[in-house]
Amino acid sequence: MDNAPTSFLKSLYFGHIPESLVNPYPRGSAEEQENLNMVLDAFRKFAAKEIDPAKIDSEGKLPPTVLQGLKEMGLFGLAMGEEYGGLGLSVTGYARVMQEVAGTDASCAVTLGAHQSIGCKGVVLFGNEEQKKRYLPRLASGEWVASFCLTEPGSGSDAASIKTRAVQQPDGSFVLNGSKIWITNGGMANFFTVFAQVAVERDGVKKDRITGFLVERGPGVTHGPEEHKLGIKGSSTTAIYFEDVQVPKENLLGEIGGGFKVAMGILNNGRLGLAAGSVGAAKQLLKLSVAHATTRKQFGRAISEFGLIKDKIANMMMDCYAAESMVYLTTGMIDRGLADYSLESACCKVYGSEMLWRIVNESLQIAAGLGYMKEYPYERLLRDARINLIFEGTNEILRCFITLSGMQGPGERLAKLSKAIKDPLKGYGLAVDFFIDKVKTQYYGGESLDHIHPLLKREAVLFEDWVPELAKNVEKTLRKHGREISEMQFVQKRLADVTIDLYMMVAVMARATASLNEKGPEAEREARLCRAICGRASQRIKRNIRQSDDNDDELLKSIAKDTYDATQYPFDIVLG
Ligand code: MYA
Repeated sequence: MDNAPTSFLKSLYFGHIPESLVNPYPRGSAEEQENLNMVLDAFRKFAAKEIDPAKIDSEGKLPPTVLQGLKEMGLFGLAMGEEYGGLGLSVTGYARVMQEVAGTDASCAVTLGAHQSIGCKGVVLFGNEEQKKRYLPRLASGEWVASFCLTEPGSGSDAASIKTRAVQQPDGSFVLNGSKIWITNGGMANFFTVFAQVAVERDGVKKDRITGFLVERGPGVTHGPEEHKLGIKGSSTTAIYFEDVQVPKENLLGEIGGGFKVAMGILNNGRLGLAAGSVGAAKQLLKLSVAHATTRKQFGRAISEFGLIKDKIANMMMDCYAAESMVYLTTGMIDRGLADYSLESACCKVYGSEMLWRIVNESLQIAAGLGYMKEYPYERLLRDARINLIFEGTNEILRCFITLSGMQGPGERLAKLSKAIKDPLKGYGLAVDFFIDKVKTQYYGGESLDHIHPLLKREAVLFEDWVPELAKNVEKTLRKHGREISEMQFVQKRLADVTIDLYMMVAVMARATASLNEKGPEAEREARLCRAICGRASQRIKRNIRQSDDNDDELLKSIAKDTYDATQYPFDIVLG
């Protein structure tokens, strides 16, 4: 078939279910687990003695002893190859350590994440051997700290609109000028992965194209003062200025003009670190909530016995299990060699950050009055958690990305088909392929999941039923709206939520299946979680699919317009 699937989620948009990508649920090697345990143990011991999250929050910086300790444990080079001085962990191993660190202190996690999830990731993923040898040893040891410089005052979600410019000199080197804002690690970084516009000539026409550079701190590189933030106060966030910075041609990252794809490739990877960190923080909150609920007494009983507290704890468990299953399904697929995980990592980032936000809110609610007080950790955890919905791509722009990127394949197939149909000789074969594929995937029951545990049969059937519905809905939307779909964000949001829910369903089913196969009845509680998660996800999918035909999008747009026209909330009550 043309447009062969390149990722699990992109395949679903065609109605295909490439089960072998997700089943069996990935598992690392026993050898790596041993290494990982050593890293986790060392970190836990260090954290118990040295990391005081309340102090870090109130002082607004990481003590030098903490930074030094993290470096000495190798935590600045977790997923860098051993040949460069890193610990050589897999993507899964890296995520698991980020989870642990974020479960201890968000500022530490953000510092480490900005350094290796995105700051050095360009060298690891796209650098040439000479660049790796030159930079990775210093970055892995933490001798140098790295930052990722994409965002600018006029360029946030619209990453392609950056203004920083690099001009190539006759000797091949570049001169870099521009300003970047909200750069994590900005105040202490010595190494920057920077994106800038470079004029590129194609077919005789000069056009600006984004290009990646590896920049060392040196003449012309300065940073602004530390920003005052709501949370993650111990992490450094500053502006970075580049003024006539000389960048040797050897420091080009990838090809001239290829920087947008490089930046996106780095972020696809980085978003998983954030999602894993969210799981770590959520687990910490669950522990706090269970401890509080089972000891706090009201009306002569522990509050854990009340239905509305059970409801919260059950929902927190479901949320955390779902996010964890999605994250480690994705990292496992990458470790198995899957190249295109852009949609999967965006789903993990969106769902992970939102589940943490729900959990921190509910956890604070369970702690009630105590939760609001500075002496307890909840308000700090709430402030720390809020940024995850914003950085590494806002959840809004990522929802748009998920749908538009998912639709790209089916859209191109339809465009080819409509062109081919005008040419009966060439078009016949293509049309026959299209209709056979459509009948197979969208009618006659569609494709199935054949390796889900029999105890989860009902959930597997729900998933199998929704995949053809997604594909039909995508095709219908594309036929009806064509390219206009790129402007239809209400539609994009609904389909992104369907995508996230489908990914969640398959992740928890594959994971619970692996546990049931391995542990038998002992894994029953995972099966219960899986049933509850899939039941809820299926209800949301049903609502979102139904709303593609029956919604109040236009009404909401008109309310927004009225408000913009009025410039504020225009009503007041009238007495008498
Ligand atoms: S770093 C800054 C983060 N910034 C962003 O994430 C920017 C968000 N914007 C975008 O991603 C893009 O601009 C969007 C596209 C998506 C809006 N993978 O025409 P296009 C391809 C692969 O759609 P645009 C920070 O926050 C696309 O297919 N390819 O482009 C630091 C197309 O290809 P082709 C992709 O409309 C935080 C081409 O690009 C992707 O301009 C510190 C053009 O696409 C993709 N993803 O915009 C964090 N996207 O031409 C520390 C697009 O071949 C973390 N393309 O068809 C620490 C964690 C700690 C946790 C703590 C927990 C408590």
